[in-house]
Amino acid sequence: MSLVFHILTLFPGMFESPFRWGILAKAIQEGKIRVETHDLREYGVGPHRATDDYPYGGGEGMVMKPDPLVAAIEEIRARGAKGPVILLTPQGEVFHQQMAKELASLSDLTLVCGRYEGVDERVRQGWVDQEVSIGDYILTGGELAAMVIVDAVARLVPGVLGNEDSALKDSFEGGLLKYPQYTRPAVFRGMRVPEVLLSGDHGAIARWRRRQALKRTLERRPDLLSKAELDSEDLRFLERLRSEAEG
Ligand code: 9D3
Repeated sequence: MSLVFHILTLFPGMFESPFRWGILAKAIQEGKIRVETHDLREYGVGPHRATDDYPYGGGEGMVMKPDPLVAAIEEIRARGAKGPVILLTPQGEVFHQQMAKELASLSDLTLVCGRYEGVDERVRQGWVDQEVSIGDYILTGGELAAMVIVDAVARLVPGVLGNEDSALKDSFEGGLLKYPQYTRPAVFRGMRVPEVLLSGDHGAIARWRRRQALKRTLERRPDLLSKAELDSEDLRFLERLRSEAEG
């Protein structure tokens, strides 16, 4: 079980550091994942190795030429890569955890990093399987988005997280935000750890954590509650919070 990320980019140097640390560095060392960058400049057109050109019809900015992108995609394919080609673009479907889970079971994943105003539409039509954005904010290109996707997908590849449950646990917590966490000392600059956590009463601790998670989620991400796994006690507690908020 291993996954190779093929990354097409004009800036391969951007990928040098992010995967050299922590869990991903270990996963690469152990052969569980590989991150291969492909410099689009090497596939550029003409003596200047052009990778962009003016937009037909006029307008602002430059467009990525189709020939370098398709040459790179075809070379990766010819060398045996099987999985989908994903284009990082502000026009894509917004990346989410379920997408990460699905991608983690593949053997190869090709990520195309856009630059300039975007890529020639014919590349999307003929060579791209999926278009993905990482959220509603403007980046300077697809590289950082590709790194986010590698990070989120790689940790779900079997064997990458030491503790196999950790990956599952994210969804096991029922789609709620995490409860507040504390470690020693019990009093820090006059601020005490909640008494219940020191009580040794595991039932009371579990109930407190559940309620804190529900409260936080209601306050910060109420959109998550409609998909969360809630039992009747959770629903009663949320009703209480909502009625308290009304005053
Ligand atoms: C100011 C330029 N914009 C005109 C409406 C278009 C635009 C083109 C290219 C905006 C950003 C970019 C570069 N961004 C990405 O390639 C990108 C991205 C992003 O900006 N946000 C979230 N996810 C992604 S994935 C790729």
